[in-house]
Amino acid sequence: MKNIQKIDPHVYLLIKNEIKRQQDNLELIASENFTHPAVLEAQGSVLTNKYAEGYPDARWYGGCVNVDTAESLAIERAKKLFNAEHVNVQAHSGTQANMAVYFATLKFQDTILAMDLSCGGHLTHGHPYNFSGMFYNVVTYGVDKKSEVLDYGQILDLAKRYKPKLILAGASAYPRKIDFKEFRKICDKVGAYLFVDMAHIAGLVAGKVHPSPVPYADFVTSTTHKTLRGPRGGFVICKKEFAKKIDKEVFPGIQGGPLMHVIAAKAVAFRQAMSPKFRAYQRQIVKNSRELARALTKYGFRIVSGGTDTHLILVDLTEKRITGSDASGVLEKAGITVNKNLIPFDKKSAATTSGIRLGTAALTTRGMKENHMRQVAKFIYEAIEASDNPKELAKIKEKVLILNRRFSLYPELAKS
Ligand code: DSN
Repeated sequence: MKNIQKIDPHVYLLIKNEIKRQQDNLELIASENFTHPAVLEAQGSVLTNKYAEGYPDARWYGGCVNVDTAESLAIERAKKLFNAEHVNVQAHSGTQANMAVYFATLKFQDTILAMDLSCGGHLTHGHPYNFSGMFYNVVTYGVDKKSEVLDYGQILDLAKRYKPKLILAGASAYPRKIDFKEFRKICDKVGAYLFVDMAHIAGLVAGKVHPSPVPYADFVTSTTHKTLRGPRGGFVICKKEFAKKIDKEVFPGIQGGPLMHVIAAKAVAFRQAMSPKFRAYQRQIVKNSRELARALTKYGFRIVSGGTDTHLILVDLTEKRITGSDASGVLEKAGITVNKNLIPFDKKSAATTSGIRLGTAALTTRGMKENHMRQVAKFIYEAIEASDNPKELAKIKEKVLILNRRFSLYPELAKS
């Protein structure tokens, strides 16, 4: 970073501080990861200088020879990785990927059926403050009160009653496998499009540890930076018949120039995700989250739905007599980064919450295994018990630091 250091010491310092923060803390935010250094290199490359409105071999600008190759590689690799008929890799984010699907399929005030935010859904799945909630008539499904897992009977009943034009599956805070085949059956019964937002589980799907939505859904969207471990960005998968519509909605519909440096980084990430090593990594993510859930249960934490099938764990703190918001603050003091999260049927507000959400993708990237997850659970337990004791929290932070020193953010670099 010698150039930033010279030209802008302020930004240089904050990046250095962020490297230290990421290195020293236990990163348990379920939507985050440490991307591969090769992805960082592509994303930090001169491809950022290039305008390339349009698509490969059909651009509005000259000089696109290299970025055409980058985008074609990203498309071909994503198609192969997910066994997809068509992929658009230009969406700047998951939100824009979702917007492209809505705009390609719906008219203003059409009805959509999606998962409620408090049960694990996402802002762009119809939240009233998001464009999706403002433009469309949103009906929501939740989880079963007792089992806290999806109730496909309830979803079918709602679908029959409200006749949505589109049914959305996929979530930001749902720890269990989603049965996409069942969603397809429901959609077929009411003539709705099936749209799956697989942003959280894309890496697990690529690694074959979660069933793929691609054979069943008309549209699948995702981000590239969560379990998939790529750059920050989005993409859309669809059946061939919708290819033109989706491409038109992404550009010129909702975006201008594509971020070619990010698209090249997506290509790098898709290539990585095809390797046997990546599959082993995804298996380890799930092993780690299962072990973390088990260990937390032993320390008296209630895990929503009783466990996890994915990278994600939702912890109900009601019996620990601490809110999600306070717990997240306490854990931060102990060097543990999580986010507060609503739990199903939460009595508290979204700003306070009764839960926290944890994910194991980032720690697994660093090389942590099940035995480390048991240590992490112990640190979480000790920190929550010591929530009013700054000295004790500082001691836990020291122990966290000792553990973290053994694991690089970039194990690939440490080995070379
Ligand atoms: N905001 C992301 C998450 O944390 O799950 C989803 O886009």
